[in-house]
Amino acid sequence: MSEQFEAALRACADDMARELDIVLPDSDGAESRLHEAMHYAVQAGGKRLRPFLVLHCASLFGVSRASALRVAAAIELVHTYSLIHDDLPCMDDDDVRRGQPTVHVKYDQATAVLAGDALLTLAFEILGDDSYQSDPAIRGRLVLALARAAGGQGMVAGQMIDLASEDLAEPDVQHITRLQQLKTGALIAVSCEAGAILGRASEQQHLALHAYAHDLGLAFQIVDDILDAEGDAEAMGKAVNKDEERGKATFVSVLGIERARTQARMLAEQAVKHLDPFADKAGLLRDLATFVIERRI
Ligand code: GRG
Repeated sequence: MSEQFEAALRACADDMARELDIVLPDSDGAESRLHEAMHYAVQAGGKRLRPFLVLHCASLFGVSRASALRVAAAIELVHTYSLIHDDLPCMDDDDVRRGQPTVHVKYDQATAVLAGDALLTLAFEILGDDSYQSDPAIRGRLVLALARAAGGQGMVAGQMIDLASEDLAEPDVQHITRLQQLKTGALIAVSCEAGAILGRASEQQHLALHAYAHDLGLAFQIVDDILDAEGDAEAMGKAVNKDEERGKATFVSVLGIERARTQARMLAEQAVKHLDPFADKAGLLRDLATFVIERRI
C-alpha cells in the first residue's frame, strides 16, 4: 500500500477515536455500566473503513473535515451496534472481536443489547443535531439515507436472510449477493452516499459513488469470506472458519477460493473505474479498493 494511503487510514482512525469520545455519553450514575460498554465496544479499534469512505467521499466536494467526521461517527456507531448484536449468543455467538472479549462476554447479554440499542439511537441523534450542518434538508437526507441502509430493508434484512440461510439446500451466487448487499453493502454504500449528500453532489456524481460503493462492498465481503475460510484468528482478532462450521452459504462455499479471489479482484477494478469522473481527487478511494482486496484483517 502507498505510504500516503496508510497515513490517511491512520489519520482517519485517530480522528475517529477522538470524535467518538466526544459524542459518546459519560456518567457516574446508575447507568454508567451502559456508557462504559458503549465506550468499550466503540473504542476497541477496527479498521474504520466506513468513516474513511465518508471522509474521502466528502472531501471530493470540499466538505469540511469536522462535519464529515461527525457524520462518519454516526455511521461507525451503527456499524458497532451491528457487531455487538451479531456477536450475541442468539446470533453468531462469538466470544472475541477485534482481539478482545465481545461486549456480552465482558459485561453481560442485557448490557450488550442495551449498548447496541443506545449506539443505534445515538447515531440518529447526531445526524439530527444542527451542530455539524445548519441546513435541515441535508440533515433530513442523511437521517433518511442511514435509516434506509440500516433498517428492515437494509442491514437488518440482510442479517435476517443470513440467519435463515444456514443449511440452505441449494444456495447460489444471486442469493448470497443479495444477502451481502443488504447485510454489509448497505452500510458501505451509505457511507459514500453520506459524503455525496454533505457535498451536495450532482445526480451523476451520486450515481458514480453508488456504483463504486456497490462493487467495493461486494469485493469486501468476498474477501471477508476468504479470510474466514483461510484466515488467521490471531491476526483477525476473531474466530475464523465459522462459516463452514455453521454450514453457511458464502461466496467461498459457492465459488471456491480461487474463483472468489478472481471475482473480488474484478470487482475492485470495476469499483476504481467508477471513480473516473473524479480524476486525481479520488486517489485515496482508489487505494482503498486495493487495500480491501489485499487486506489480511
Ligand atoms: C445484528 C442488526 C444486526 C446486523 C448484523 C454487519 C452484520 C449484520 C454483522 C457483522 C458480521 C460480519 C462479520 C459480517 C461480515 C462483514 C463485516 C461487517 C465485517 C466486519 O466489518 P469490518 O471488517 O470490521 O469493517 P472492523 O472491526 O474493522 O470495524
